[in-house]
Amino acid sequence: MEKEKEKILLKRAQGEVTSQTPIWLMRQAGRYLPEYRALREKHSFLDLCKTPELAAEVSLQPWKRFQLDGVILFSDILVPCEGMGIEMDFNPGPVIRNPLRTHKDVKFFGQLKNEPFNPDRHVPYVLKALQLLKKEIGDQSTLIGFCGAPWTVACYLIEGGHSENFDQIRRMIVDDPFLLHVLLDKLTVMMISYLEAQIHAGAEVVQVFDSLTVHLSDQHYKEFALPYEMRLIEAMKGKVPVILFVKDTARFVPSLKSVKDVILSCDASLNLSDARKELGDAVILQGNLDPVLLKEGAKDEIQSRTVEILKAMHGQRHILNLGHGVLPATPVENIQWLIDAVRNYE
Ligand code: 1CP
Repeated sequence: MEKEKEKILLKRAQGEVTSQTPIWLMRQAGRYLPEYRALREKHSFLDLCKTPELAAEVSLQPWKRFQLDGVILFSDILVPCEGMGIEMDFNPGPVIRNPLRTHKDVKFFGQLKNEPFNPDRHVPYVLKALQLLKKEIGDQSTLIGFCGAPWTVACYLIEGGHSENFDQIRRMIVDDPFLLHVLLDKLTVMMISYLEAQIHAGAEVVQVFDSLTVHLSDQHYKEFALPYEMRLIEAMKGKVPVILFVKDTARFVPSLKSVKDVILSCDASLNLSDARKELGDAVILQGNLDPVLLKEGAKDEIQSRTVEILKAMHGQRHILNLGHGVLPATPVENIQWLIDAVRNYE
């Protein structure tokens, strides 16, 4: 079937009916694409993020190949913190040289030379990349901005990088929960102004990533993650649609019932029809093909699972995506099979 030309992702996100289901993929730009790997041979990951022309080029790579309905800014959830004096490398995940551990560390975080986070001054390259992207895609796709949720960003800042057990932040929960709340509050204020600047630069939908929630108990999720997600969502009200990705979604669905005005991006831990039953007909759901199935499945497995998801959602109030990011070893043709299944579905 011919792809609808208008901005079907934006329309669905605003609650409108469209005849096709929009599709975009978390981590759609990245290492599974040969054209990305070719650029990465010449530039570091941070150089790609901090050079607007390169960031825009990488964001457009998956769109040029697959005409996806969303183009997400190529960057990382920690880039605004890098702009604020957190020193980091990527290998391939973030490695932070000055993690936040003490009262003093937290006190000084969130301002650089006495100036609070100012996206125009501290991350101008992000805003320039979005402007370039908006010009390039015009009405042919929807431009997606993003940020990390305060909890997930705090995990990286406190642990200093990826962690198996999240010992440091768990210790802070026990020893000094107030200090953790101070940091989460600072991150919330920072991410609100970051998203507002992205919207001003052209983002039409924003996604908030709470990717490191697997180790949180339900009670700690309600204390340290959910209230800050809700503040971010509340602050975007009346601006652009917000998509919230929460890892381990099935476990948190009961808590998420209280969140209004949000599109919920679900991982593969639940059936979207069960989420629909729990959360009601009004909520727009995003997801949730298993990235492992996409990487390893045969063509008919990928396509029949995709059709199952579309059927369960009755082709409405739903945005097709994966349960988490595209895995680096995913064959490019598997992605085309997925997209064909969505576009051929009636
Ligand atoms: O070596 C390389 O080329 C870098 C690999 C890479 C890429 C392609 C990293 C390092 N980040 C990215 C891009 C990225 N990260 C995007 C781009 C837009 C897209 O196409 O989707 C986005 C939205 C992110 C956000 C991000 N970074 C998240 C949230 C999304 C998720 O996957 O849960 C997280 C958790 C990170 C941290 C991070 N950055 C990079 C890696 C490998 C990781 C994960 C590290 C870990 O395991 O903790």
